Amino acid sequence: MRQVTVVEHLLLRQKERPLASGRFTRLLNELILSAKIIGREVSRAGLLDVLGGTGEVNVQGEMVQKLDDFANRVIIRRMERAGVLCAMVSEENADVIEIPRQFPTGDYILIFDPLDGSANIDANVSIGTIFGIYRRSSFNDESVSISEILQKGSNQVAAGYIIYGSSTMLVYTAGSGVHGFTLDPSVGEFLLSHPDIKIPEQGKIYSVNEGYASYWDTATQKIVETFRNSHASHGRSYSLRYIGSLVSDFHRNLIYGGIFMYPADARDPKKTTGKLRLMCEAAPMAFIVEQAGGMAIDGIRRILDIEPTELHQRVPLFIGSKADVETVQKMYSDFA
Ligand code: AHM
Ligand code: MG
Repeated sequence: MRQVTVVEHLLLRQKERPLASGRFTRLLNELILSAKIIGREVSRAGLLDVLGGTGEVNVQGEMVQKLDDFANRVIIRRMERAGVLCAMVSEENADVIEIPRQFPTGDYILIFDPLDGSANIDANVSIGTIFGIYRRSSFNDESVSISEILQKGSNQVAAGYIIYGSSTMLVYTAGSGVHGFTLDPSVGEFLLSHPDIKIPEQGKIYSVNEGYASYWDTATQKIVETFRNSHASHGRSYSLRYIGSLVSDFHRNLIYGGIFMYPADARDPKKTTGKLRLMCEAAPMAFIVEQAGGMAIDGIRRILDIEPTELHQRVPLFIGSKADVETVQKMYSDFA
């Protein structure tokens, strides 16, 4: 069987999608190379002095892991030189990352979480890189304004993740389906292994950190209880699966069907949000899940419709199989 690389796949679709210009291919190529470099380091993590924290605390108030920092630097270094971006936003950087003046620019904006789930690194649990790609509204030589960056997720031209797991995989969408590529280490290429992924309409898995149940409001407690007691309420039972690594939990549910939930909880001073970030985490995953036939909401609203007001804004997230996410939406609106 002839095996298709990710770039070949993109070029094959070039006719269908004007988006797949040379610039977009270049952007994706650079990201892929970054992912290979990060994947190499992740796979040797126990052998190198890369486990543990750097001793710093990031913009989110979390301990920065050495591999987080490495992944962030690899992506910034490669992507700023690619000549296709006007700005980047990383989960690890408080402010917008501008492209240094000596490098050419383009009109794409890259938003990314360099190594999500990094609290799991030392235990050899699968982690991932998440990205969303936008275009600035005007193409000019002036530096990009914050309002051009704070775009709702539905404006994404592409989104994806790389999962560093039992194998390394790239899953991405450019708006015409979701495609998965597995890294073949013997040839160093991501090869098409999961064309046109569709998430099952209804799943059998719910994924949530139930350890936080006492911080949830009544509606959220009832919703999670509905999945837990599903054998009684719907005549079918769900399994609880929670890794605590969004890319891994999401990827498993994408393949098997299910719902991932990170609700608002009382640890947030306003009690209105959870841990996950709208731009770096929720919006790219929401674009992917919708392209795969699923759904993503903050409880009530579609994630892709939310206009960000801050770069690192957090959002409650319910994402996965359509029927399961609709159950959540209906229960929240009944409680409202
Ligand atoms: P990170 O971006 O600091 O790695 O945090 C995000 C991760 C997600 O991968 C995961 O879904 C979540 O944190 C788990 O959080 P918790 O440990 O609170 O359940
Ligand atoms: Mg993260």
